[in-house]
Amino acid sequence: MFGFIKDKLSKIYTSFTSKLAGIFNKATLDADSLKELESLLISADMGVKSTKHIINKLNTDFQAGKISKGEDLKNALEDLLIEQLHGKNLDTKDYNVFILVGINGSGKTTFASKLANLYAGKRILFVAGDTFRAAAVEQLNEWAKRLNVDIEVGKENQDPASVIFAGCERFKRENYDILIIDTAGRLQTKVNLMKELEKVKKVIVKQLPESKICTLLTVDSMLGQNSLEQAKLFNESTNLDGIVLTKMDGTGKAGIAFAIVQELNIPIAFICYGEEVEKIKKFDAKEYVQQLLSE
Ligand SMILES: Nc1nc2c(ncn2[C@@H]2O[C@H](COP(=O)(O)OP(=O)(O)OP(=O)(O)O)[C@@H](O)[C@H]2O)c(=O)[nH]1
Ligand SMILES: [Mg+2]
Repeated sequence: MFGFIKDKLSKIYTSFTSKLAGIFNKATLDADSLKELESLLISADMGVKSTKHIINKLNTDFQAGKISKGEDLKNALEDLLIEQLHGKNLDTKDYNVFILVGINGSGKTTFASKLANLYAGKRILFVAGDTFRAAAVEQLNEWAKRLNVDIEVGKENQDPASVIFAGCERFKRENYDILIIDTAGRLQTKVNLMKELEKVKKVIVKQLPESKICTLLTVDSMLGQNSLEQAKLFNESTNLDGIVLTKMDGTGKAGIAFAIVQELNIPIAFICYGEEVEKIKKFDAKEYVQQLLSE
C-alpha cells in the first residue's frame, strides 16, 4: 500500500493493490471493470456514499469515451480521490495546544509521544488527563522521561477537568511553547463521558483564550466504518479540527480517510503506522492517493 509502510504490507492490501493493478493494466475497459472497481473501493471501507459518487463520475467519463484504457481510469480515479479529500491538509504549525480524544486504545497516548517528538527542541508540557487509570498516567510519564518533556499529573481519580485546568495554568505561567493534553479513552455512546469531554474542552478554551487550540481524534483505522460514527459524535461534543488515523500498519482500511472527509468534512492531520515514536507522517492528500494507487 503505502511506500513508507511497504515493509508491513498486510495481506488485504496486497490483494487490494494487485486487484487494482489488474484493472489499471487493462488495454480496454468494459462496464464490468467499473463494477469490479466499485466493490474494491467498498472493500477498502471507502463508504457507499463516497464510492457511488466516484463510480458515477467515472461511468459518465467512460460513456463519453474519455476513459477507455486502464491507465485513463487510474488517472481519473486519482484526480477524483484527491478532490474528495479537498486537498485539505491540516497544518498543525498553526496550533500550540493539542487536545487528544478518542475511544479506548485508539492510540491517543502513543500519538502524544509522536507529536512531542515532532516538536523536539520546543518546550513542551504534557497533561495526563486520564486520571482514572494509574497505568495511563504511568504510560505518559514514561514517554515524558524518554522525550525529556515536562508533565502535569493530578491525583488518582481527580476530576480530569481540574488537572487540565492546572496544566493550562502552568502552560501560561511557565511559558511553554506546546501543550499536549492526553485524555481518557471513552466510547462515543457513553453520554456522561462525552459530557465530561465537553466540559474539559470548555475549560481549556476559557483558560487559553490566546492559544491556538487543536482538537484531534485518534481513529484506529482497523475499525473501518465504525470510525465514522465515532468521529461524528466526538465532533459534536468537542468540535474536532482533525483526525489522526492510527495503526495503518495493520489491516488498516485506507478508504476510511475518504469517508470521514467526505461525510464529516474533517481533515486528516496525521497517519500513524507503528508503535515507535517515529512512525508518523503528516497527511498529504496527493501523496496518500498516489501511494494507495501504486503497486
Ligand atoms: N501497530 C500499531 N500500534 C499502535 C499504533 N498506535 C498505537 N498503537 C498501540 O495501540 C495500543 C493502544 O495505544 P495507546 O496509545 O495506549 O491508546 P490510547 O488511546 O491512549 O488508549 P487508552 O488510554 O486506553 O484510551 C498500544 O499497544 C500502542 O502501542 C500504530 O500506529 N500502530
Ligand atoms: Mg491513553
